[in-house]
Amino acid sequence: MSRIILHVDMDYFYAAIEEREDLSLKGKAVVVCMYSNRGEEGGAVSTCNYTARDAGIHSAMPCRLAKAVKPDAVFLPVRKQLYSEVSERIMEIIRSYADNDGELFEKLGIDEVFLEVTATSGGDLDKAQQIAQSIKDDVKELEDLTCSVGIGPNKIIAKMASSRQKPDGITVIREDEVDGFLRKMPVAKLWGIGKVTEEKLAGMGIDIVEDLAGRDVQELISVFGKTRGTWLKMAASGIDDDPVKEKTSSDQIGRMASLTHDTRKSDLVLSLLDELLDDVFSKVTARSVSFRSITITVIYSNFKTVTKSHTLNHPIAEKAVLREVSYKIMGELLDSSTVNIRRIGVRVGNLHENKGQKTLAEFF
Ligand code: DCP
Ligand code: MG
Ligand code: MG
Repeated sequence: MSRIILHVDMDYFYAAIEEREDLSLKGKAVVVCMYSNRGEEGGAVSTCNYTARDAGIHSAMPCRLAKAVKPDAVFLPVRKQLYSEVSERIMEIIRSYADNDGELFEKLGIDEVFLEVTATSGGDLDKAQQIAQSIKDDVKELEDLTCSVGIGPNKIIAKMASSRQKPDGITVIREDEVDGFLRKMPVAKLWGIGKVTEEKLAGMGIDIVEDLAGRDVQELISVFGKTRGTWLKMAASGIDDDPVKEKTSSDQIGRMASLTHDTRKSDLVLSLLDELLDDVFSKVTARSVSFRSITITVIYSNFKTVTKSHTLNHPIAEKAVLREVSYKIMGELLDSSTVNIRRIGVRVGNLHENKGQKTLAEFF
């Protein structure tokens, strides 16, 4: 069965958060600026809302120029800390939809992510589209923000599809539509091709994707080397086997699972937590690592997602500590809400390799 990959990208992310935080901005052109040490005159546009885009403002444009283009726009300084916090909450919402208990999930930037839903959707694109709609509904309801989703058989196609209908869209590219989707595109639009490659390709008379797909792979290898040459040929042909894989996964070990039914009975929740702890801890032992952070995730029946972490003052690899901290956090989360719980997760992070020294666990 071919894969079904979703790429989710938030719409005008920083500016959308600013709009949400200050209702008086509604209807105005909003520009978020990254000011340099030369003060307000020296900065560049980080992003702007679609009203500002209609006036010709775009990311990376000097703020001075943006002001000249649209003097009545509202200019705001970036608030990175706020955007990161919102991003983390959104990522947890989206992660709850990824296959393998949230493992087939790959954050690509502060406002975008890949997730695989082949198993959850049963390989059915209509179901995948419903999943995309649920993600959009959750993000809208819980964070009051919109996003756009691309659905395709691999990461490259999903990534390029998500920008097709922005803002607030869902674009599905079926396997038999991939060729038509790519064929007439300028090569620079192919995700993974930058300025340097674009110019080299232009020098070879290659301007659109079908030109690239039609070239002999050996010719591409002779110019770009084996790895890159092969990649160019494959990507232009719509082929991409790259797995959805969290880049930071080597620094985290986690598991998520659904309760047999939505509940907030602590014995049921803790017994599932025990199963997850067993699993996570056996992976910790197998990898011979210690951890410093412990994170519990709870997804309520209304899809609200809460995560809470605890950082230890030094790395350890003791199951008793993991269990104690996890129970404490879960107890707090159970006390702080009256809503039933749908799914829970536990994750350890900030991993350190156990070099030489034995962990307590090995003596038992
Ligand atoms: N960003 C930035 N500088 C850039 C590009 C982006 O600081 N040159 C920041 C601000 C954006 C965020 O990263 O809000 C996400 O980048 P996107 O490319 O996804 O752009 P937006 O989300 O703002 O808009 P779109 O609706 O086109 O996705
Ligand atoms: Mg975006
Ligand atoms: Mg983005």
